[in-house]
Amino acid sequence: SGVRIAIVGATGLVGQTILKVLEDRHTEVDQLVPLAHSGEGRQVRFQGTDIAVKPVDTMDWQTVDVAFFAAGNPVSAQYAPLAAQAGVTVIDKSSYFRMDPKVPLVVPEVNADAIQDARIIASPNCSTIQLVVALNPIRQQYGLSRVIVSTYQAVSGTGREAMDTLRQETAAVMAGHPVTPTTYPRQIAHNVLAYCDQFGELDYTGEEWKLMRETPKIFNQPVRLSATAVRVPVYVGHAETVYVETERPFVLDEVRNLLREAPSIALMDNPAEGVVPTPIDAENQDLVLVGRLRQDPHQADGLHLYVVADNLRKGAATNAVQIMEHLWHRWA
Ligand code: 2RA
Repeated sequence: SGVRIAIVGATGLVGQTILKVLEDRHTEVDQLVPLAHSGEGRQVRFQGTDIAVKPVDTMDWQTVDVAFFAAGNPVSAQYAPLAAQAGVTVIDKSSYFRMDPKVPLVVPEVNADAIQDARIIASPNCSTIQLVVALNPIRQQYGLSRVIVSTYQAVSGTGREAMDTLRQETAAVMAGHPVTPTTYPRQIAHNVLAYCDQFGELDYTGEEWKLMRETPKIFNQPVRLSATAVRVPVYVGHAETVYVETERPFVLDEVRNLLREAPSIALMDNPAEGVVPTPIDAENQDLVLVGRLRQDPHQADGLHLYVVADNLRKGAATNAVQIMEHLWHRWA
């Protein structure tokens, strides 16, 4: 039989993407319950049917098997434990439980075995997911001694309002009108912002600390990773330049073959033909695109790569649906 699913935050960007991914993957859904924390009377469309969105505080959690949470930290904090206590498998996109030692932080291709019998499972930050998918084959074969990442993050990572802001600011710039920043502290159109959220410890931002703290938890080992997260005027698709120093020597062509065979990776690496991955290539598909593989000219164990993925799909919705697929035995 199929699965009974609740989506908390069903009208948000990630919630809407989860609906699309479930349809794309022809998931056998017996019941779909769209929930929201606020805003009465809206509907979502799923498998050709309009379904009324219900307030999350009215939910009877006994009626579903799986609950995807994509409505922010306060909603996950308040309702995920209630759902889990009712026996629901909770797959949470928010950052609220990610660093909780009792909650597995999962990218199925990398560490599905961390799930065991957990009722709440956290899905990592979008920029972390694409990074660990690309790094895992290298880690397993050569070990990771040092990782340095710079991200180029699309505004959809901030939400629907940020996409509207980019459109409006771009139109203003093209019309020669002054731009008053709204979503971000500075203008994002025709600009790049080296801060994806608030500054914190050691003057790194929260977005950078997510990469630096989530990656070791997923790999279940220390990783000397340093990150710089940058917002760019792109609607969908995060890109990352990644520098790795390996523990064991590598041969570049071996790395290329390793990545070509690895799960959920599409190698787009043919500089002679100008083939490098871009966010436009990544949008609306579920693979992590990897290219620009290079041996560092000054460091024998230094490897450079470039990683691009759809931050709403593999970076959020698809990863969550893959976690559910991995747990299908729980309700099928
Ligand atoms: C961002 N990864 O891009 C964060 C949250 N989705 O803003």
